[in-house]
Amino acid sequence: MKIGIVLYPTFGGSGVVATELGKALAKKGHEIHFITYSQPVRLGSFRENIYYHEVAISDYPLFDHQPYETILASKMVDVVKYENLDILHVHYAIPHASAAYMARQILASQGINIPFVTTLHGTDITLVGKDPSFEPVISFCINQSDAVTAVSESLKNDTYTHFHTTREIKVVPNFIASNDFLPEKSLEKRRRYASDDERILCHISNFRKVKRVEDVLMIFAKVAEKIPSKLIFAGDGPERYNLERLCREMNLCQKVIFIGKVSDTTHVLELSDLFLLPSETESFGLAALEALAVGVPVVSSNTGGIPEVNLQNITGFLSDVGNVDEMAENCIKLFQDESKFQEFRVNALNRAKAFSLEKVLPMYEEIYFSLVN
Ligand code: GMT
Repeated sequence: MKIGIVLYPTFGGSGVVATELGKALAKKGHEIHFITYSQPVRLGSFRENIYYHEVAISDYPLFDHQPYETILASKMVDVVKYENLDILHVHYAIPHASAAYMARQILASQGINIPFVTTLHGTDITLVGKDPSFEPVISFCINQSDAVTAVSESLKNDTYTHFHTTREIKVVPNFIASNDFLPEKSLEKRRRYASDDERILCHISNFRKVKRVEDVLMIFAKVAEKIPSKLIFAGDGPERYNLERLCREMNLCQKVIFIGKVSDTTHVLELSDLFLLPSETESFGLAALEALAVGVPVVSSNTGGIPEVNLQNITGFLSDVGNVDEMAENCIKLFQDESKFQEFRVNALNRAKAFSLEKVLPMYEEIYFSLVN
């Protein structure tokens, strides 16, 4: 099948999922055409069956804001028509679903019928999408999509709550290449960040407000009072400046490492003992799944789709948003009980298998085939 995938090419979870999905589908023999404004971060080097179409945004002086949605829709029309695509799969509703709708209408007027699948990822529904200025367009696009998927039950329910839609939304969870064994911790690499008697806690995100990165620091400060430890922050975003300032004020600079954006988070996670995800809201929490997949337990908030991934007292601990005291106590409890810690590591590895590529990929293929046939 020839599939067009429209995505955000950045470090956000939706872009990561869309890119990994395209790579996996290409490996299975499908022809994948990525359509976006810059090379997706996780795309990597040349791969068979993968094509990348850049949406070039020209800087015309009349516009204060370039009309990305229109340029994207035109690009979609072009790629569908000249690459003979069978289906479009758009990740993140805004503005990808409305651009896909426009492209589908234009193509229909030329006698070309192309279905499109919309995958809702989270903030398109729970934050940005709830903004009344987007609501009519998102409701319309959800209703007009040939199929709609959401990455968790929680997101599916949020969509029904916030938008005027009664249409079927299928839950297709995020996925991961799961591992059969716990990875060997490379002491040599680890020693660059911490000494052997120290634990490494880690947080990876885009440092937006919703991630509550200050809570990460508060949790760590409390843990570090009791347990020799280091904290690695990977990623970057709007809250980083404040966070670094807070770190200095709290005199924690010697213990906190900011490594910035990394394209393959596995390397950081493999060095880590615990992953912290105290988000305000999270439709799924792909970063938590990535941690579990390498046997790293997760201490998180119990919001949105996180409880569908991180299991209380099995793969980690969950607390109410903002309850940094309890989250810190849970980290300490786990570090002080080595056998429980090792049990959680194995549980984490096994939990990630529920979200393996082998299980999730056919769910998307089934949707594509049902629409194309
Ligand atoms: O995490 C982010 O803020 C980025 C955002 C995105 O759309 O790229 O992530 C959302 O989609 C991910 C992939 O489906 C989910 O794992 C994240 O939980 C979700 N983020 C939020 O809901 C805040």
